[in-house]
Amino acid sequence: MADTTYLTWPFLDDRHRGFAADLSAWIGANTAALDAHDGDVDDICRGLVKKLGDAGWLKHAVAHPGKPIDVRTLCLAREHLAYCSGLADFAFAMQGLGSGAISLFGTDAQRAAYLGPVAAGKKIAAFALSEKNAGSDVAALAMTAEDADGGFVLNGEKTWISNGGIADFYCVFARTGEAPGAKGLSAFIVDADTPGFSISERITVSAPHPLATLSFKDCRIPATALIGGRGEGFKIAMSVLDVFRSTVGAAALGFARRALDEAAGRAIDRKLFGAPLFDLQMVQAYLAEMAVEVDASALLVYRAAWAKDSGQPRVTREAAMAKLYATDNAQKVIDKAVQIFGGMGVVSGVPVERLYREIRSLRIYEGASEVQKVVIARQLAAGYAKT
Ligand code: COS
Repeated sequence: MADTTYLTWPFLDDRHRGFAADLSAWIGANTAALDAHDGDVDDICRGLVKKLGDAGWLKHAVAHPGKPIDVRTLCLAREHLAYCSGLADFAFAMQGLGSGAISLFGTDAQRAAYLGPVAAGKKIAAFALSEKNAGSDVAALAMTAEDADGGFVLNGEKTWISNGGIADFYCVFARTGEAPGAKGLSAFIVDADTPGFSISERITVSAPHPLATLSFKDCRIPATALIGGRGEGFKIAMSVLDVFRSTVGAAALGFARRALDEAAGRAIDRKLFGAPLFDLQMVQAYLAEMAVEVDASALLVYRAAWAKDSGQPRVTREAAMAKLYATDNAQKVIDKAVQIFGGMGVVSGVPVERLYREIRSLRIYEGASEVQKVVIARQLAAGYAKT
C-alpha cells in the first residue's frame, strides 16, 4: 500500500497503527497463499478461514467478554486483506457478519458455543436475512418460525447467502408474528446439520465466492437458538448491519487503493509517444481524481468506525454514508485504473480486471447504494423534524 499516511489520522489510536503494521507484515509474508483464486472456491474459502483463524486475525471479527467488536480494527483488517485478496477479505468479513448477531445480542451460552470456534476458524458462520422477495425490504420477509414443543419450527427459503454451502451455522431471521412487518421478526442460530435444513441451489457470480439458496422444511430448533428477544429480529439485523456496513466501505477502500497503486505504477512504467504515460495530463487528472476519491472514502469509513467505537449507540447515517460513498467511488477508481491499463486491463487475472469484477457486488450487498440513500435521507429528515 503506497500511502499509509491515513494511519496517523486522529480517528485511529496507537493500537490500530500497531495492528495495521502487524497485519501488513503478515500479509506480505503470506501473499501467495492469500491471493490464490484458482481452484474450487469452497476449498479456497475454507482454507482462508483456517489460515486467518490459525494466525489469530479472526479473533478481531467477534466480541469477547467485556470487549465489544472494535469497528476500526475490522475496517483496517478488511482494507488490508481486500488490497491483497478479495477472497481473504470475504473469508474474514463473513466470520464477523455471520456471528454478528451473537456478538451483539447472544446469551453467554451462545457466545461461548459459537464465538470461540468462529474466532479460531473452526466454525464457519453465515448471515441469512435475504429472501427472494425481501432483499432491500427486510420487513417483507416471509420465512416463518412457529412455536413447537418448547422450541421453534422453521419453514421457508433464504437466498443470496454468502458462505451458503460451507457454513457450519447460520444466523437466520424469520417471522414469529408478534406484530405485522418489522416488529414480528426474530433471529435464530441454525446449525447446518439440523434436519430439515438444506442447500437448494448454489449461485455462481462474476467474482466467485460461496453463495447459495437455503431451504428450511419443518426444521426444528430449540428455544435456546433464539438470539435476543422475540420480535427483535429486525432491530438485531439493522444493528449488525450498522456495524458491518462501514466495513464494506473499508473493503471497497482496499480495492480502490490497490487499483490506484496499480494504475500509478503502470503510468510511470509504460511509455507512450516517447515518454511515460504519466506525463499525459489526462492521465495525471485521472490519478488525481482517484487519489481524492480514495482519501474521501477513507475519511468517511474511519469516521463511521470511530463513531461506533466511541459509544454512539446508532451510527446508521455515518455507516450508510461510508458504504455508499466508498463502494460507488471504488467502482469509479477501478474503472479509471482499467482505462489506464488499456487492453491489459481486461485480461483475465490481471489485478485491475479482478478488482473490476470484485467491486461490483459491494454496491449491492448489505444494503444497495439506493437503500443507503433512503437511510441517509430519513436520518436527515429526522434531524430537521427535531429543529
Ligand atoms: N438500528 C436499530 N434499530 C433500527 C435501525 C437500526 N439501524 N434501523 C431501524 N430500526 C428500527 C426503527 O427504529 C423502527 O423501530 P421503532 O418503530 O421502534 O422506532 C424499526 O426498526 C423499523 O424501522 P423502519 O421503519 O425504518 O423500517 P423499514 O422497513 O422502513 O426499513 C430499510 C427500511 C430500507 C431502512 C431497511 O429495510 C434496510 O436497511 N434494508 C436493507 C437491508 C439490507 O441491507 N439488505 C441486504 C441483505 S443483508 S446481505
